Amino acid sequence: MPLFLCRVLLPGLLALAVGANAAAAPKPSTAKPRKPAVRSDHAPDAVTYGSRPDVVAFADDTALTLGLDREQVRAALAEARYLPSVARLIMPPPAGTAKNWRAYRARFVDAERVRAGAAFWDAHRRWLDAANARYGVPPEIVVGIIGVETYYGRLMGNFRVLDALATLAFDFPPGRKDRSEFFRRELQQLLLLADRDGVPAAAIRGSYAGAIGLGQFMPGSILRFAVDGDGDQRIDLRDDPADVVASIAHFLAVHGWQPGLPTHFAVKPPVDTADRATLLAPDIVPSFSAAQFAERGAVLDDAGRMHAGALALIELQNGDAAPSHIAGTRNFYALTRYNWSSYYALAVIELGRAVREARELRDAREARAPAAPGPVMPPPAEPAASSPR
Ligand SMILES: [Ca+2]
Repeated sequence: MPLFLCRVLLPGLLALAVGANAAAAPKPSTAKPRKPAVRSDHAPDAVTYGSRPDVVAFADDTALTLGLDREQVRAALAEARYLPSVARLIMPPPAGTAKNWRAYRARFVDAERVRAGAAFWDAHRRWLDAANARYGVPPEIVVGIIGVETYYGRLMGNFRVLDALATLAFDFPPGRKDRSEFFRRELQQLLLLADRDGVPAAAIRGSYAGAIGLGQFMPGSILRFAVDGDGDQRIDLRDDPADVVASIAHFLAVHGWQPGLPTHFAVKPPVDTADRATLLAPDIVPSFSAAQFAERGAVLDDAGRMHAGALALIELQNGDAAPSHIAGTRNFYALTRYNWSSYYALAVIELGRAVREARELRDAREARAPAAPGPVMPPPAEPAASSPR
């Protein structure tokens, strides 16, 4: 890539590009010279972090704080590369993009993903049942999470997590709220994780944001919440579904999941705008009793009116159409600890339910016709009433 192009595309990194390349001796590229419209992650002048003073200081501080070997940490970080695609992917959607629950839901709850979820449930039922017995988290919730996160392993991400986290830790792109502190901590956790497991940090693969495996755990979450589901003395969240299932259920249990508690109830929000604003103010945090909902004019379904715990009025935008509302319990809130979004949590719940219903329908058919050749997976039951299909 010509230097001027580098200057245009990477303001502030030019000095770094020259300096770092001279010292870190990037691997020679065999790519044919061309002028890409967007800077490639594999450009021959890829920026490595080895000689940048702030990175070396970070390495030394990390080694001291976490009790790691200084030279090993320096060597690991010297392999980290700036990834332009990571800096692009971390950016929020363009301004003016309205939130749309029905469109979001349609991305995750469709016939093919439901079929893949049923296959995952069939293949790993033993571990799903074991996690339910141990942590009280139903299989459909774990199956919903893995389906939304990675499509049952189809979309786990193939970035070097070291590169992704270094890019977001040391060169967080301007234009959105700076989260580089978060990614610096996760980079440190990655180095700890690599040290614990005895693997090079550069060998660990994941998403552009550094999330790893079927359930997309960040390195810090792996260290704090991952558990060994099958007792083989190893924790592998990429290739061992037993560990993935147990770790997801453990994460939810630690974050307040209560066995047997529904995630949400149907609710009609208050007509009065002031009452509605009062109930919406705490956002996803369950803050009101069923009686307080009623006092403010919110109409819960029968089960919701009987609910003894706190509730949150959750509003999901539907673009220009009227928003959807649910009354979230503490279990809905626990799901948002996994990914801080009510849209995410409800997509997990509705995908998991659609998978469960598809399996139940199949099992009922097979029970009625035991001699039929099969098993054949039926099309999934039409899920919730808000389905855009
Ligand atoms: Ca294991």
